[in-house]
Amino acid sequence: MKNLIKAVIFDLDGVIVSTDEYHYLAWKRMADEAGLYFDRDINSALRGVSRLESLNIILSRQNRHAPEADKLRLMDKKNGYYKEYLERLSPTFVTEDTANTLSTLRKRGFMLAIGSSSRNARFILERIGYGDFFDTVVDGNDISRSKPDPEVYLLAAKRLGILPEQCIVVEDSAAGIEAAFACGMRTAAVGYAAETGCGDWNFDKLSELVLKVV
Ligand code: B16
Ligand code: MG
Repeated sequence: MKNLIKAVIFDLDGVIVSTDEYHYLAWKRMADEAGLYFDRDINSALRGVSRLESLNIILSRQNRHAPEADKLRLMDKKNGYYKEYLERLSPTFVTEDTANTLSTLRKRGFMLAIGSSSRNARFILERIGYGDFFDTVVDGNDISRSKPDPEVYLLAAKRLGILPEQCIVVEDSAAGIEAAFACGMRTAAVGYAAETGCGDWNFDKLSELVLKVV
């Protein structure tokens, strides 16, 4: 199996950097202002899914419906707060464990990609000093269906010129793990997804991946 793997596709928010916490803070701020109930349990269901799908989940949890124009306004508000928090990012936000894992995999000849649902992914990568690091970045601007649809990962494999079964996906969301399974990729769960045990492997630290693939 080790020889089969040619690429590692990383989710961004909650895997490479802890921007998942900023998503939570931004949704919470918007929800409080709009009189919508929101907590960390609901937030966990938003991991990996698009901005619109996230808002639909929040509204459905309180049996609320909103016209499209209101949804756009609420999403813009949330994204404004999120971008405000993203201004805090710098290269120091990448943990030593993550930086070492990425450089080890690169030295060992693996292709490395980002597969994120976020439309802010490129901005985040620039802020943390990884703007030119990955072989390809597929993000929310490149896809029409977000996780758990496998589109984001299939496009990453296509751009790398390899087959899905030659990829491992590293994810913190249940939706992302489901997407990777759906297209025949191996899965390494970290963070929230690892706590639920939904990956082929479930890691406490990203660096555990190196022992599995190298
Ligand atoms: P944006 P990932 C996902 O990023 C987040 O997990 C999810 O919470 C968010 O709703 C989605 O991106 C869209 O993000 O509003 O920035 O376009 O985990 O797939 O890297
Ligand atoms: Mg994520």
